[in-house]
Amino acid sequence: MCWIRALAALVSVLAAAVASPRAGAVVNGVEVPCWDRRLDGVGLLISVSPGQTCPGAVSGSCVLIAPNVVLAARHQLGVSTTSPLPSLQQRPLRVRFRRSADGLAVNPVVFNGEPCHGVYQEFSVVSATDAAMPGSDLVMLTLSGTPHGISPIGVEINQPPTSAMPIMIVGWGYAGPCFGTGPSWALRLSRGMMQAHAQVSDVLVFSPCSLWTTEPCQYCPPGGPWVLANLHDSGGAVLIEVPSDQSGAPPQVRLVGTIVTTWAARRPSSWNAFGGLPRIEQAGPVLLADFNADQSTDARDVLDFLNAYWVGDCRCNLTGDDLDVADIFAFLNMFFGQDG
Ligand SMILES: [Ca+2]
Ligand SMILES: [Ca+2]
Repeated sequence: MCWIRALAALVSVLAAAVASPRAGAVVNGVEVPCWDRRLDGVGLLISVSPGQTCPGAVSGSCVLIAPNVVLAARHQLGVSTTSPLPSLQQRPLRVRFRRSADGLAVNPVVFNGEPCHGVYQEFSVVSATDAAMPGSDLVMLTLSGTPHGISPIGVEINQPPTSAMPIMIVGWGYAGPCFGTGPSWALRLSRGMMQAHAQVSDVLVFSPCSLWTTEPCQYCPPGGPWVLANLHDSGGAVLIEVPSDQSGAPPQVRLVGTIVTTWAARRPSSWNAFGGLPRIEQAGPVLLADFNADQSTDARDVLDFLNAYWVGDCRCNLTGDDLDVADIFAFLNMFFGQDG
């Protein structure tokens, strides 16, 4: 499987280039940089009281996989494996994304002491669809609207990771080394290696580490760096980076698992395996120059990019650390489909 090694090497180099090399987990996770719009689709799942709109109680994380659909872990809805889904009238849910419609992004739920600060987009869940596979711990939630400027995260069905390779996990849970400890409720990511033979049927064992409530809280075998999830990362994303379809463009992310425990995820194929509807589809090519994330690429994207660039919008930082003219050329190269 030469291409896997080549891909792993490429992804490893790119990963080192675009983000902190700090290892660990969303345990020890770092906040997702503002410019990394690829991860904006990892949302926070919030339980609210009927009639309440903000802030509610954190139920975990979820991932936008279609314009108005998120995938989450079923146990986040507070029901046992054998119980039916709760009614949304009795248990209203909302999903918050870190980025507002005007492009600003704030990772922590509470910002300047305010949980309802407005720098986010939040939608009610209008329907919940149970997984067809019993015990798969997946649920599909339809939102009341489509987030503006946030692209769904593409799902990798056809080529799941089967060998040791770099992964990242992204979620809103706790960052401490013990279960339910440390700072929480901010969008964080962690990069590391997934061990070989991690794929067990429909389960993806993304970490060989364990997490306990007693000291030492976190145990990891030698090797790594490994990633490890914590409380409220359930529903979050296990992602791989794949080369862009376009030469010179940044790598794209693909969802390969929905976090269901601190060390394991459900592969998206387990939704389809028992005839779950709507089916989860393999991600197609990414529209790299779709700056306003309206699923089409046209002159409006160029105007929106330039307008954002002139006001120093971090979304425009497509190359390196600084926002500079190289970013304009990078965007135009993507727009015209030229090689980098
Ligand atoms: Ca567009
Ligand atoms: Ca730049």
